[in-house]
Formats: sequence, structure tokens, C-alpha cells
Amino acid sequence: MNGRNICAIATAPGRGSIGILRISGQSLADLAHSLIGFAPEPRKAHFCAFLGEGGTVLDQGIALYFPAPDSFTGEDVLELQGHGGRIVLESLRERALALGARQARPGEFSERAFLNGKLDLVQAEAIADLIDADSRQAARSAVRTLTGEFSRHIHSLVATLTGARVMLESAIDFSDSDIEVLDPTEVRQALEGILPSLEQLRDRSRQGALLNEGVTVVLGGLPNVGKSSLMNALSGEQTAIVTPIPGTTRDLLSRRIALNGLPLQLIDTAGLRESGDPIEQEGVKRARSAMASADLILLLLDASQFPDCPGELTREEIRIALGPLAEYLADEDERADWLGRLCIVRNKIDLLDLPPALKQSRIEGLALPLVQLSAKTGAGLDLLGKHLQDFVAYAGGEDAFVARARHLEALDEARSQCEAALANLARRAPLELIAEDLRLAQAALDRITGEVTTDDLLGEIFSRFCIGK
Ligand SMILES: Nc1nc2c(ncn2[C@@H]2O[C@H](COP(=O)(O)OP(=O)(O)OP(=O)(O)O)[C@@H](O)[C@H]2O)c(=O)[nH]1
Ligand SMILES: [Mg+2]
Repeated sequence: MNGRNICAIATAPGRGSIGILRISGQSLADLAHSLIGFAPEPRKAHFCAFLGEGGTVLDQGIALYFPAPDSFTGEDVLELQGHGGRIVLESLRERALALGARQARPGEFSERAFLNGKLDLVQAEAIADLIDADSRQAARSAVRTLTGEFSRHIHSLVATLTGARVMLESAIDFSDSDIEVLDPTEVRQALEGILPSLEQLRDRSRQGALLNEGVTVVLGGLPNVGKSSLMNALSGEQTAIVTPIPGTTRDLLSRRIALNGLPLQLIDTAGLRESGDPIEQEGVKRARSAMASADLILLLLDASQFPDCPGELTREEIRIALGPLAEYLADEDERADWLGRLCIVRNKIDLLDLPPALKQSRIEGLALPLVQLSAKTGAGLDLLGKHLQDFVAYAGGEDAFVARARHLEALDEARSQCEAALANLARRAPLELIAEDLRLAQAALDRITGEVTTDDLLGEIFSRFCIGK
């Protein structure tokens, strides 16, 4: 797989003061000699000419040579730092291609680093996330993962699991003999110790995933309550059309914004109502499906329609706000999930002279966060921001790990396999069954760091990198 020398321009396209050509391969000695005319010393900055065919000078700059295995990729790496002009860099790249290197695919340097054991998979992914980070917090959490903190947690969980598996496997091997080799309490204690750690790691990763991928916040509610106005107020631009006519918004409209460093994907939707108009019907259908997959749903009410009840959220308001979602809330399995993602927003408080507020409202056993604001005057927007941050339990994201959906899924699987093992242990199931549960739990964790991977997964991960990384 690590056959040919690969090369790529590692700096961003366009004009720049410095441009870097990066080359990696199993033996770069000859190629280096052709490109700079001498054998570079390892890890030393040489100021020299970069040579084209027949010794013509293409550029001059700094050559850095990192022989294997002490390089980013684990192979020989040569970096030529020249001037950042497109033509200069192109001709340097063409020269490297003429000398037998081939153009690197996106992420191929990082992929080689992974395949040569220089990085594990989460660290490699963290590189891409660091480059893509669009807030300081996201960048910090990517660095934390890149330095191996996340991987160390995974490895320590795997070590505990391995310990429990060894106990079980040896008990299985000796099950024909009369010797009592398994102390079930010990296995149980090991597993019970793992569960809270898995839980904690998942929480920190979830925060990281939200920082990384952004929280999806859907603005929903009846027509004319001010969803599009709130979208515009939060995004600071006139993204959505606002009119006094109910049914103005038909389509989903989405904007990425950063609220105090927290990346949010805001989605404005069509007002929920029965309609004979097929376009509006389709809009309402899309609004519902956006709500179903949102991290958080802001359900708006027009406060001016309830002039007599400015205090607690009233039964009437709840009925109006939650009415269109009745079918989901009636479903026992879905109810908790929906309620956990809802926040009621009393909009248009300027019409009633109500103060902005953020409170927990309780009605018929429902605990629902309530924000009072005015999309028109901007009063209360800061409180909504605070609620969003609390919702993400983000508090600055200081100990979040950059994480992706695949990490969360693997952590969930590891947890449910450990729980299955505990349940099987409690009901004295055959040891083989418990051993299999633990094997699957470990396999899930190994998938995170890339101990067990498929080519498909690697292709999918590295293809999203930029060229030259
Ligand atoms: N006074 C006042 N008017 C508001 C406020 N928010 C929205 N409006 C007005 O309410 C009307 C409807 O606003 P939109 O933002 O279009 O409402 P919507 O929920 O997107 O409506 P649809 O797209 O039709 O579902 C417009 O005339 C807005 O100017 C507010 O906070 N105060
Ligand atoms: Mg609208």
C-alpha cells in the first residue's frame, strides 16, 4: 500500500509569502539529490536552490529532510519551503512528479502516518477537525484529542476489559476441571467500574461532537409567531422573508452561526398548520422532519395572543404550542425524547411590555424551559443564548473531546455490551456468552482508535482531508 513516493503542495492555493511542497516515501535520497543537488542532513534547515531538469533553478528556499521513521508519516519526508506563487510551486510539483513521485490523494500523508503507527485513527481525525475548526473551543478540543488524551482513555478502558476477558477465557478453558477459577465478583466489579467511565467519556465526546459538528436548532411553531424574525435576529442578517401574512415561509432555510463560540445550525421552518395548498403541505412535512432530527427545538408562541397570562406558562399556551406535535408526544417511546429537546419561546413580548426572562416552567408534570423575548427589539436574545449553551452543557467546552458520530455510536455499543455482560453474569449465563459480550465491547472501542478498521472506513475518513495533509 505504501508503495510510491507521494507529493503535494501543502500550503493553501493562491498567492502567499511561503509555499510548501511536501514529499513522502520509503526512500527519498535520490529524489532529494535531484531536487536540491546534494544529500540533505536529517532535520537540518538547508537554504538552497530547488532544481528543475538539467539543473535549472526553479526557486530557492529552505529544504528540510526527515528520514524514516522519525517523521510525520513514518517514512522519509522532504519539505521544500519556497515562495508561495502558484507557478513556482506548480513547477516544483511537476519536477517531483517527473522524478517518479505521484500526486497524493487528500489525507494520504495522514493515512500513511496512521498505517505506520504514528497516529491512531482518532488523532488523525483530530487533525482534520483542527483544520476545519470554526471556533476556539472546537480547536482546543481537537488539540486535546490530537495529543492523545482521548485515546489514552479508550486504551485504559480496553485494558480493564481485557483483564475481565482473560479471567473469563481462562475459566472457560478450565471449565472441565474441578478447579473453581472464576470469581464472578471480580468480573462484575471490573465491569461496574467501566460503565461510569464510558458514560463520562461519552458526555465529553458528545460535547465535542456538538462543538465539531454544530448543534442543530430548529425554529418551529404556528404560522406568524415570528420564527423567521428570530432566525434573522440570531443570524444578524435578513436571511428569511418576514411578512405579517401567515404561511410566509414554505421551505427549510438554514444558516450556520457562532453564538459565543458555539457553532449552531439554525433552521427556520414553515408554520405548522393544516393547509389545502400542496406547496405548504410539503413545507409542513419538511418542518416536522427537521424537528424530528433536531438537537433542540425552539417552539415559538406569539405572546400577544395570550395577554392575560404573562406569568407561568399556561395550560392554554401549552395546548397551542404542543398541539401540532401531539402525535409524537402521545407515543410513550418518543415522548421523553421530544420533551427533552423542547424549549418554549414566548416571542413578541414588546407588544405586552413583558420583561425578558428565562425560567423553567412546569405544567402537568412537564418541565419545560421557557424564554421570553422579542425578535423585533432583541430583548431576551442573550437569555436564549445562555439557554442554548446550558443545553449543550457546554460551559466553555473546557474538557470536551473532539468527536464524531462514529465515536459516539461505538461508545454506546461498548456500553450496551458491558450492560449485557453484567446482566448475563447476574443470571449465571454460560461464560461463553459473557465472553462474547465483552469481545464485542472491546471491538467497539478498538474501532474508535482504529485497531480494527476496514478499508471502506479509512477511505471515508481520509478522503475528507485536504490535499497535502
Ligand atoms: N411586535 C413584534 N412583532 C414581531 C416580532 N417577531 C415577529 N413579529 C412580526 O410578526 C409577523 C410574522 O413574523 P415572521 O417572522 O414572518 O413569522 P413566522 O413565524 O416566520 O411566520 P410564517 O413563516 O408565516 O410561519 C411579522 O409581521 C413580524 O414583523 C416581535 O418580537 N415583536
Ligand atoms: Mg417564516
